[in-house]
Amino acid sequence: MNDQQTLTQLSTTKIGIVVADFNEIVTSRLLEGTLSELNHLGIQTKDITVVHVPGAFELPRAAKRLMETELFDGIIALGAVIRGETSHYDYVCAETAKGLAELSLHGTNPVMFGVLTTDNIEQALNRAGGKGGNKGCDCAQGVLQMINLDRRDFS
Ligand code: INI
Repeated sequence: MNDQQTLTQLSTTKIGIVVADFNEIVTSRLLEGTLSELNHLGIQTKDITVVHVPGAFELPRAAKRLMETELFDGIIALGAVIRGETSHYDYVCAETAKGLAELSLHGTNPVMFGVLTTDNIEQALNRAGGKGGNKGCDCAQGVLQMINLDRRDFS
């Protein structure tokens, strides 16, 4: 696949984004980073659909729902799970990761894991447009790489 083909295909590429509202101060920044990087890479806003869910735990179901429409070439899941006093954190992290991994492995399209799992809000903010970059931006680059892989002819 040459660069010209990649560019042509990008103009018909549709991306679904599922984003958790829990820890919205972080996830809104992840979303911002994702959208601006997708635009920067040539994906038009009209080809991007954003769906909000209450928390990270709900991301796998929303991602599955988008995948089942068969309208999207790739899906990005964004969330921020921040460790608290209880074991809730562990359950939310584990089930979110498991659900998204299963969907990515067995579903029809790539799913990016843009879910931050951190000990505190500062660490999360650092990775949502701070010193540690923006995980959403990484996911935007990653989903296009995975879509290109899906489209590659290995014969
Ligand atoms: N959801 C998150 O996205 N991040 C968290 O840090 C979090 N914590 O810590 O509880 C969280 N919980 C909510 C969860 O994702 C579900 O929305 C809720 O349990 C309802 O199913």
